[in-house]
Amino acid sequence: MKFTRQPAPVADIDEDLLEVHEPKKAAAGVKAVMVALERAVAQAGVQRTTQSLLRLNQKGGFDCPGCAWPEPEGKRKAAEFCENGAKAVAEENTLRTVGAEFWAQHSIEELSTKTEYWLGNQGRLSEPVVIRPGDTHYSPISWTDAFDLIGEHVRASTPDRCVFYTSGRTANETAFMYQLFARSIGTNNLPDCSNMCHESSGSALNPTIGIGKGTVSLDDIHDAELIFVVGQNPGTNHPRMLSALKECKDKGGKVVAANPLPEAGLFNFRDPQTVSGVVGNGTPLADEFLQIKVGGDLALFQALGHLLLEEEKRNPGSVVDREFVDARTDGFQAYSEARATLDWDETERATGLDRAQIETVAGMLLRSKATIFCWALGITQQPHSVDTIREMVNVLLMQGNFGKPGAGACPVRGHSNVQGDRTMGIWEKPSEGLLGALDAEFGIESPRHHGYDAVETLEAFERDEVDVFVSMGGNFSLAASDTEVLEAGMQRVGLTVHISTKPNRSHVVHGRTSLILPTLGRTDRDDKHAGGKQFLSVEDSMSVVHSTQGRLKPVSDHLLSEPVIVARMAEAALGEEHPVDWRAMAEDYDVIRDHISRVIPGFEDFNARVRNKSGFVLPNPPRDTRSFATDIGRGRFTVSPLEYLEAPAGHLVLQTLRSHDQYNTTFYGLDDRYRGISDGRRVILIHPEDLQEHGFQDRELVDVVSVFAGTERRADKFRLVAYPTAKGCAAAYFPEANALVHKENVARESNTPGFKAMFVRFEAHREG
Ligand SMILES: Nc1nc2c(c(=O)[nH]1)N[C@H]1C(S)=C(S)[C@@H](COP(=O)(O)OP(=O)(O)OC[C@H]3O[C@@H](n4cnc5c(=O)[nH]c(N)nc54)[C@H](O)[C@@H]3O)O[C@H]1N2
Ligand SMILES: Nc1nc2c(c(=O)[nH]1)N[C@H]1C(S)=C(S)[C@@H](COP(=O)(O)OP(=O)(O)OC[C@H]3O[C@@H](n4cnc5c(=O)[nH]c(N)nc54)[C@H](O)[C@@H]3O)O[C@H]1N2
Ligand SMILES: [Mo]
Repeated sequence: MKFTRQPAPVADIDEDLLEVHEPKKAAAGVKAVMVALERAVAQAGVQRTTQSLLRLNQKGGFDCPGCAWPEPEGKRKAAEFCENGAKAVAEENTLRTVGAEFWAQHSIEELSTKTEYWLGNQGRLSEPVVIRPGDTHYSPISWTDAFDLIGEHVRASTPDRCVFYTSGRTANETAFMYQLFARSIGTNNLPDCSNMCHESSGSALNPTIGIGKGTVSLDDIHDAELIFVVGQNPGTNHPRMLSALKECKDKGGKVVAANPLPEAGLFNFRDPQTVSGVVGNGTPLADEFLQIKVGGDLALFQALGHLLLEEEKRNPGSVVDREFVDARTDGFQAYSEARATLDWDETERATGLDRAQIETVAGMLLRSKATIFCWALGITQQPHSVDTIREMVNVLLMQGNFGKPGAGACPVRGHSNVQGDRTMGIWEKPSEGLLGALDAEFGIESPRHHGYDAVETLEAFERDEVDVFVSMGGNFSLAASDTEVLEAGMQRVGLTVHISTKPNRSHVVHGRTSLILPTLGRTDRDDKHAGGKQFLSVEDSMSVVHSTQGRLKPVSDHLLSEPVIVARMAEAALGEEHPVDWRAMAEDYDVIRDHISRVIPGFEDFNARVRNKSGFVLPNPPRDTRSFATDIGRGRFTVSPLEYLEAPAGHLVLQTLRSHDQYNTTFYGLDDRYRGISDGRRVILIHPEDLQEHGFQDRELVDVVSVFAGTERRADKFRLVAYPTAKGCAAAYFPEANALVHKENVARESNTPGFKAMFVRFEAHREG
């Protein structure tokens, strides 16, 4: 293959189009709704748009494929969606299709030069296609032949040379069948997007509070006295969270935000559903904004813990919830000894914040009787992420902020069902409890040894140890780190299988043989079954499980649902004799749910409870009973040494993030409205003083070099844009900058790529 050395083209590099304006100071508002509707109508027409948006996030409707933020209980507004949710729906609802003609017209060589934006804009995949060694184009294949091909490749391989990736849009029922399929073959190679996302949260929370999930409900957000929003850009990525923060503020709560960037949604929310949001100034959100350095959060939470303990010394009993700490936790003594002293110079250096500012925020914590910490990827994608989250847990535990109204830990999840996928067993390190239950239910023998996570998968590609790579949704080639290394390895895999809704880069940098299998999306009707019309279910960021059912006519008659695709892959690979009745599950999803109810704790009576319009809430011991199901049966304080990111001389710290016009590797457009960037994505946001100190001009074209463990990675032709980011900390968009992330740059313990922890320098751009 010739194109492995080329950078993955994502958006056109037309530097003349780039426009830069002042960043915005408020998020949402009527403009957001207009943008959403325009986009939806352009893609899908008025009728499909009305049909779909009216059912979005309604009871009995379909779950928004945008993010995992929960739906409010009780009365929902007529339009329970946000600009970016509507864009996600429009993206799926498009009437354009990609079928035989498209693939005949465009060779793979041509497609490899196309941008991701272009690929995604071609429309919905409408029939299965294959490309074999020596072919220049994908061409149509029947479903039966496609499944036979998969069966042949799996049988010719050994279990651990097969890998089954999952993206977090996958519904519970599909995920359950898919992990059962992998384990029936004999492997735990089940990497997923969670490995690259909130894995650090799970790695920190499981041993400290006994559950790898958040402990708050939406009501808690409304009732909190104090909410921290750390390392998160809700205005773009979880817009409906802004309504919840507004409700908290309306009730007198306070908000603290910590972020290297002054993100619009952190400051002001203009609720398009209220008069003041339409004609007034909206609601101010953050009461305190900490413009923290990238990677400085561990230092911040150590300092906050220290200040709380100092106050406790001055006024015993005023800060620490002694009763809770004594009865329900372990390790407080060691923690308080470790935090008894603090090096303020180093804290200020690590965080970029003043002592006075940190003291102000500690004062807010002291006064609050109910505090919630919300966080997302600004916390999870750095070498010391797991330590940072454990440190946040320390501060919550100290004040007893678990299992009472308005308090708790809230990792704000990404993909709409990423949390549910893990609950269903999509995990390369499954518990014995899960495997034992699967074996008992199905009469199989699940493998006990761990499988590959996302980074280990890319390393296995590199070692030529993967024969079959199946991707349930997603776009692994652009989502994972070290793009060039990954793409080179992926092209040597024997068979890649992509179960997808839209064309993407992973289809283009495919294995030696490759299948693209088109599937139904969230909004599509799923009714071609012996058991009649089917629905699926998802779990949101707050452990609420509810049904989701699309109503739109699929764009093509050739689409199969994901459960049907898994069942037929399994039958082809495992043969008719296999003890699992795959066909019964594919014909009637109630059969899948019956199995789930016997295998996965918390899903008892699943079929009845999922038919309750608001769904049901999974058990959550810290929230329900202030108890912690850790190995010691108590919540655990931990002690971590101080760590932060210090770039070598001449280098800056680089984080990657999402623009307002993208959903991970899918692009709705090339603007980043709130940050004032238009028509360009290959940009580096950089502090004006850093520009000067490093000898560059605003808008200068540069090549970027990242350094890690004595090696370098390069990505060419980015435009520097002076921006009010924290000094020393630059930012670029995901996935343009993924080629810069060395595969070994990961968070300890969780193995999540260091997407927000690169050390980079710039060189004047050279052509060629
Ligand atoms: N519209 C839309 N919605 C989405 C997505 C999307 O792509 N588009 N993606 C979905 C997915 S899968 C996910 S996981 C979530 C992601 O949701 P976010 O985590 O909000 O996503 P990012 O764009 O990565 O933004 C990270 C934020 O953390 C800040 N940050 C970076 N480094 C640090 C640090 O060291 N400390 C602190 N305190 N802050 C830091 C950045 O400036 C940025 O504001 O969103 C989900 N929702
Ligand atoms: N540099 C950098 N890299 C990152 C991140 C970062 O912050 N910085 N974030 C990481 C995170 S948090 C995540 S979650 C990953 C995302 O990684 P992935 O989940 O792998 O990527 P997506 O871009 O969400 O996947 C988009 C593709 O999913 C397919 N698709 C969409 N809907 C459906 C559906 O209903 N069914 C099926 N079968 N397919 C569908 C479409 O074909 C589309 O092209 O990226 C990670 N990569
Ligand atoms: Mo994510």
